Amino acid sequence: MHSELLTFPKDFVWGTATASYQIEGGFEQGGRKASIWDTFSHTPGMIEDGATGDVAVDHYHRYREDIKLMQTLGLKHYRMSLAWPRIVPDDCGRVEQRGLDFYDRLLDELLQAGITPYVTLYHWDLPQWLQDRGGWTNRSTVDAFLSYTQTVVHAFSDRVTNWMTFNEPWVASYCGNLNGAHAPGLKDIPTALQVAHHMLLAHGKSIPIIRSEAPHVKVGIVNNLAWVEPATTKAEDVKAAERWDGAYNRLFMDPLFKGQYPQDMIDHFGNAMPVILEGDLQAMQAPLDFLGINYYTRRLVAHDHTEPFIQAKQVYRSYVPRAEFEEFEVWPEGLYKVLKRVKEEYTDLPLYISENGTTLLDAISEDGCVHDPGRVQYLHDHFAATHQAIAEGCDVRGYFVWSFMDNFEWGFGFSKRFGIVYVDYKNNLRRIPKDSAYFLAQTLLSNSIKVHSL
Ligand code: IFM
Repeated sequence: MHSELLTFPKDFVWGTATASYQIEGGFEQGGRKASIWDTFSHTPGMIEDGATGDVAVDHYHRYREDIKLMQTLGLKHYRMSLAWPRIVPDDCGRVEQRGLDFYDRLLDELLQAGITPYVTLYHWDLPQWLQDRGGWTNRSTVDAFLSYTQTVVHAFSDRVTNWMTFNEPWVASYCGNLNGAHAPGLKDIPTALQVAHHMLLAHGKSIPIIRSEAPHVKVGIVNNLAWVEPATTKAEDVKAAERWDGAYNRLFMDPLFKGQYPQDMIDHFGNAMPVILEGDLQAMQAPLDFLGINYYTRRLVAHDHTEPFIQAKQVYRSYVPRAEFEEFEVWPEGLYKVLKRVKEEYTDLPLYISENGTTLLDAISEDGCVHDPGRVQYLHDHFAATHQAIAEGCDVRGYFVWSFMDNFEWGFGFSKRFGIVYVDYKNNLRRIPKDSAYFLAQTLLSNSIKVHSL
C-alpha cells in the first residue's frame, strides 16, 4: 500500500454552509414576520418529527458562540443566507431596520474573526405576505425580490464581496410546488414550472442591480446538479434518464448558459411550460462571476409510466452505499463527472462546491465526543473526486461542507443530521464538533488530503 498527498490549489477556499431558516430561530424577534416555512412547519403533519424552525438551533442568539467555534476550528470561509422576512416582513414593503442590524452584527463578528462571508439571497424562506399574493407564481414576486436584493446588497456589500442569488432553484420549485414536500406545499406541474421560471428570471434580473449597487463584488447562483445514469441499457430507461437530466439539471442550466430551455423539455411539458415573456431568456443569461454547485448524489433512473412529472423513477443497487438520508447514494465519482460536464457543456467560469455533505445517525460517545468516521470518509472521497477534476482542468475554487452544524432539515425536521458540529437537542442545544469537523480543520490547514492505494 502506498499513500499520496493530494494538494489543492493555493488559496483554495475551504468552508462550511448554512441557511437562515435552518439555523436562526428567533422567528418573531427583531420585527421578523412569517415566511412560508413558518406557515408550513406549523401545519400539522408537514414535518416528519413535528418540529419547526421557531428556535431552530438558536443561531439568532448564539451567533457569537458559533463564530467563535468556527474560529477555533480554523475555518476562514462561511456560506450563509439572509432571511428575507427579517428584512421585508410585511406587505407594505417597509424595510425592517432591526433585521438589517442583526446581519450587521453577524457580518461584523465574522469579519472580526477573520472569516469571509459568502451570502445567499434566497434559501427558500419567502415572506408569507408574498405567498399570499401567489408567491413565485406571481411575476410581481420577481420585482419584490429585486427590491429586497437592492436593499441588502446596498447595506452589506462593504463587507460581503461574494453574493449568491438563489440556492437550488429546482428544489425550491419542485419540492415546494410539485410534490408538496416543502413549503408552500403545492402539487401542480404548471405551477412548479412557472415558479422555476420566475426564480431564474429573478436571478438574472438581479445581476445588473447587484453590479450597479456594488461593482466590486462577485456574484453567482447555486444549482444542485446530480450525475444521472439509466438503470439499464433498455431504450425506455435511457430515455427516462434523459428526461430526469432534462428536468432537474438542464432545465436549470441551459437558460443560464445557453439562453434557452432544453427543446426535449419544451416538447415533454407542452402546455405546462411556463409563460415566458420577451426578454426573459435573455435576462436569465446575465454574465456571472462563478457558479456554485451543490452535489449530493448520483441518480440511477428507470422508466415509470405511473410517475406524473417525467415518467421516471430513481432506483437503487444494494451494493451502492446510501446516506442515512436514503434518497442519496454515496457516489463521489458523480461529483467528478458533474464538474467535468459543467466545464465541457456549459462554462469555464470559476466553480465552487457550494454544498456537499451527508447524514448519519450521530450520537455522543462515552468519551463525550461525536465520532463520525462515515462522514470523514465521505468528505475525504468527495474532496479526492474534486481534486481529480481540478487536475484535469476544472477551475474549482472552493468547497463548502454542508453543514456547519446540525439543523432543521426541512421536511425531516431535526431527524437528520448533516452537521460537522453536533447539536445536542436534549441538552440546551450545546455544540460539539464531530470528528469530521477536525478532519476539515486538518484538511484546510494542510490544504491537502492523503489517499491510499495498493
Ligand atoms: O439542508 C439542505 C440545504 O438547505 C440545501 N441543500 C441540501 C441540504 C441537505 O438536504
